[in-house]
Amino acid sequence: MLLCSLVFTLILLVVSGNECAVKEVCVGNPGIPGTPGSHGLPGRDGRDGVKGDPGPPGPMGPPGRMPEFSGCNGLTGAPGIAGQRGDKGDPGERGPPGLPAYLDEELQTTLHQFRHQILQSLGVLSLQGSMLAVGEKVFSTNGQSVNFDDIRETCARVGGRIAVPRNPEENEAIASIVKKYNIYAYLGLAEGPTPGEFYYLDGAPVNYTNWYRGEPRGRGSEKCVEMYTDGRWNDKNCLQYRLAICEF
Ligand code: MAN
Ligand code: CA
Repeated sequence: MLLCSLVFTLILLVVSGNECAVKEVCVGNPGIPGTPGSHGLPGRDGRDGVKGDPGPPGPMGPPGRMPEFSGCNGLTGAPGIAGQRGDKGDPGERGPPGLPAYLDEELQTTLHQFRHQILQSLGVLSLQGSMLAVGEKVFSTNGQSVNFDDIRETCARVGGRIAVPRNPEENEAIASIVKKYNIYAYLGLAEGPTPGEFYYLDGAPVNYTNWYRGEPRGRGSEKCVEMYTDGRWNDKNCLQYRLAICEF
C-alpha cells in the first residue's frame, strides 16, 4: 500500500496483458484556470428561409421599343366634336322622267286623302264657329281682347295676320264675329304720316273703307282703326283691348 501525502488519491485499474493490477496514484490540487482561448471561426451559413409574400406592384415602366412586345390597344375614346359643315355638293344628274301626275296612282290616292281630311277639318271648325271662310280667306278669333300690337303678334305666331276687310263680303264676315262676341275689333290698318290717310300693314294705301259717319276724325292722334258691332269703322288709339281676329 502506497501512502499518499497528497489530498487526493486515485485508484487505477491497470490492465497489462491478461493480468489486472490495482495501482494507487497521488493527484495534486487543480491549478488556476488558463486564459480563455481565442474566438472560434464563424459558423457555416444557415439554410434558406421560407419564401416571403409578393411585394406591391412597381411603377409603370417606360414604353417598350420592340413592337412585337407592345401592349394591347386601350378602350375606344369618346367621339370628338362634330367638324364644320362642308360645302354644298354639285347637283346630281337629272333622273329619268317620272309618270305624269294623273297616271301616278299612289300620288292620286294621297291627294284624295288630303282633300278628304281637309274638308272634314273645315266642316268641324265651321260647325264649331271657329272659322269663317270667305273666298280665299279664312277669319278666326281666339276670343281674347288685347291691344293692337299683341293682336298682330298673336296672329303672326299662328301663321296669319290681323284681319282686314278688302271688300264688303269680308267686312260682313268680320262684322259677324264682332257682333257675336260683342267686342270691337282692331283691323289691319294704320294711319300714315299724313292725318286721315290709312294704309294696309304692308304699306299699300287702302282701297276699300267702311267709316262710321264723321270718321276718321282723330286727325293724326288715332293711328289704329276699330270695327264697331255694326261693321262700321272708327279711327282709334292703339292701346285699347280689342277682339283679336286673324285672317289666313
Ligand atoms: C271717342 C273715340 C273716337 C271717336 C269718337 C266718336 O272720342 O272713340 O275715336 O271718333 O269717340 O264720338
Ligand atoms: Ca275716331
